[in-house]
Amino acid sequence: NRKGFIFDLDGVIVDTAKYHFLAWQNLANELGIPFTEEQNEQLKGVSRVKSLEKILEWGNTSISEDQFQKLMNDKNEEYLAYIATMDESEILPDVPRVLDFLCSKNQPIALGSASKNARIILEKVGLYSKFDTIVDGTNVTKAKPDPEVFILGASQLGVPNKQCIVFEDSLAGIQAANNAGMISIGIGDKNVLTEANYVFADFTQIHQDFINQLINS
Ligand code: G16
Ligand code: MG
Repeated sequence: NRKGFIFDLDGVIVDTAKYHFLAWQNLANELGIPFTEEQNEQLKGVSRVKSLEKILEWGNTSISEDQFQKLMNDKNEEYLAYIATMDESEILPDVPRVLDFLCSKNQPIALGSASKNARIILEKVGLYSKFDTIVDGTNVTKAKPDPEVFILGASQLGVPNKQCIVFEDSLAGIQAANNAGMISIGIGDKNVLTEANYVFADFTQIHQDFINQLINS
């Protein structure tokens, strides 16, 4: 049996949300816009452009297109400086165990992330070679909950959508997986990820017999 296993990046493989938070917070501060952890939650899985649009909206602030581009660049430069410090210690618990188990079962593995920095992050934490294909913010135009990112991942793996399983930490990502006709597995809070087919707090809760069931279903 050959399924397609598709992993989101931020919140599933690594916690880069904390770095996005620091960088967006600095930017918001400079604009005089209050920015909280709760607001940062709403930026999870959301593209860079959409994130800045939301922050400006929260602050009732409008700026020129040039300034918008500059702020996005500044934010990304700061974010990249944080990323540069990452190593394998930042991989979330039991992610390598699950990836290696899937690999031992000859299951194809894809990354499906909104981030334009996905490749560099995977390299920094030493997981790049575990993925058969990587689809990220440089490959897609439509944001989750649009299923584009996962559909492209499935087609690059050569696996039909219905045979794919998606691991996601954001509701928009779960909806994207569902919209693609895939099995959705939420990583996080089941009261938030209400539309997922299954929810686990983290990968330590995902055991081999469950993965075998997915492979053989
Ligand atoms: C990630 C984060 C989002 C971030 C987006 C774009 O998505 O969850 O907060 O805004 O990527 O990131 P970048 O600015 O690096 O292009 P995902 O899909 O991996 O959860
Ligand atoms: Mg995510």
